[in-house]
Amino acid sequence: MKYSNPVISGFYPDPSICKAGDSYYLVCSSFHYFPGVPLFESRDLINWTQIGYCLTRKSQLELTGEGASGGIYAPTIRYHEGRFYMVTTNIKMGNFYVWTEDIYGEWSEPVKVEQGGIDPSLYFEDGKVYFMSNGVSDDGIEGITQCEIDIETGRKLTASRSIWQGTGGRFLEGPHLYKMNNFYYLMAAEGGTEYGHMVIYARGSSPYGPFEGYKKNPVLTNRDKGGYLIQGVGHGDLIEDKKGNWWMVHLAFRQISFWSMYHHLGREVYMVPVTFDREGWFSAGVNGMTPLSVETDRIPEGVIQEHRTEYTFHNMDWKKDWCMLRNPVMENYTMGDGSLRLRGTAVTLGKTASPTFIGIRQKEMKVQITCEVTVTEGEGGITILMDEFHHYDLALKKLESGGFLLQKRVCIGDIKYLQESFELEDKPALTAKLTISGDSSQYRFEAVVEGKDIFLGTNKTKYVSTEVAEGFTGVMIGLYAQGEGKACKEPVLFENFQCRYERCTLE
Ligand code: 6LW
Repeated sequence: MKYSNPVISGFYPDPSICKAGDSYYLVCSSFHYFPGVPLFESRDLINWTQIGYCLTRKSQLELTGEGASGGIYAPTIRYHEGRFYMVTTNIKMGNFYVWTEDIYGEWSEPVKVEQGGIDPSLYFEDGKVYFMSNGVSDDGIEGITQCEIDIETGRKLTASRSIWQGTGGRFLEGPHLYKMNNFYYLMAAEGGTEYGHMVIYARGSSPYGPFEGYKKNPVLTNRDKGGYLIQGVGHGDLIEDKKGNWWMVHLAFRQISFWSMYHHLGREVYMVPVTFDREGWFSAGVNGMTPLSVETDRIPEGVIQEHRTEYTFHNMDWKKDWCMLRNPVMENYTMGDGSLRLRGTAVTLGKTASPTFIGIRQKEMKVQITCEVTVTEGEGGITILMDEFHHYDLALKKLESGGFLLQKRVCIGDIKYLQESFELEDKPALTAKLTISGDSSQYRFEAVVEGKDIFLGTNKTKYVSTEVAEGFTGVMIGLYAQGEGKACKEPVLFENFQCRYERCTLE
């Protein structure tokens, strides 16, 4: 059969995977979004459903004042003796883990680990728990660092020692340790999470090394491979399937075209087969690369990869699919059955506080988003949000002096521009049907107000790409409300939300 990459599309970087019973579980980074650390489940590795988030309470996820791409970095998920552990970094607070015995339930309060660096990972063996991250060891050596911890308290039981220096590429990170065929394999990412990204590994006969690098490192990369739309291949985690085959999930991104070195959907989740040779070294992908589609006989006959194309208020779950910015003020949100009410405050989308905003990741370049927005006070609309400095907003706004404005605003770094503004008649409440259609190169903004079609221009996807905005996130489709310098009493009503995708088939 053939499956296509990404296996989870949209901004879900730094995937980590584990198996428990019949199912696989996968987590990703979430930065300044709340709840934190999206959690997915799959039975077959190619169809993934988000079942929730690991960090759902402010006591686990303090994001006050956190700028875009701060907050929660690469997590690792592991299952050991009936417990799931998720270990990650909150950039201002350091490394910690949470655990649960019920994957559908709540996770514990954070348990801190006093080892620096980012991208923490856990390895369990014979009653010992090894804690890896990148960073600097207690004796000042940079590289992959490891200590043993007491898993009940997070207390360090040994010094943090440096166990591997990688192959010399920049930003050695994302370490994971495994035992396979009597060897310990230490896998990591190098080259930075941009176009030079790659996966490398080494192996040894003890969990703390010494490790001997794989001679053909990088084991997986798409760097320097012309014609490949998929770039930034790196930061992987390994999993053995139910039949004993090994796979790697990893992050990568899709350029907006072969010739345009921009990507706006963020880093997504890809999967490739892993194959061992007779000496027990493994290779990954198709000739060491990740393609858009993978031909394989490892996925059982009859398993079909579904590509969900339609998302509405009715077929999504507020708790599983949506997320907010930083620590939201929940009294400003009323999530109904088929409708949403958002009460605006003085906090606008450009602030590093928590504006009234709720969003989903844009998952494919070809998209059509529609929503009916009814405003009685303040402003409400849809935003194509890369971060607080890069977004396109389509909004209906009630003026205090009476009347309404239908506006399209552009914010690209220091360039803030009111591209279109239409005056509309005064009345107590006005409804606009807002539509944003996107393809790989641009978004098109339209509205229908009282039977009249209004066109609000187009804008390029590349200005909300990572190459322009920087950072680690991807575009969110956000519904938001805001007041003009003050909190509103009346909420904005959102109805008939629909987001439709067409999967990109360029190859
Ligand atoms: C992640 C690290 C990285 O923790 O980006 O460049 C960080 N690589 O592995 C955020 O995704």
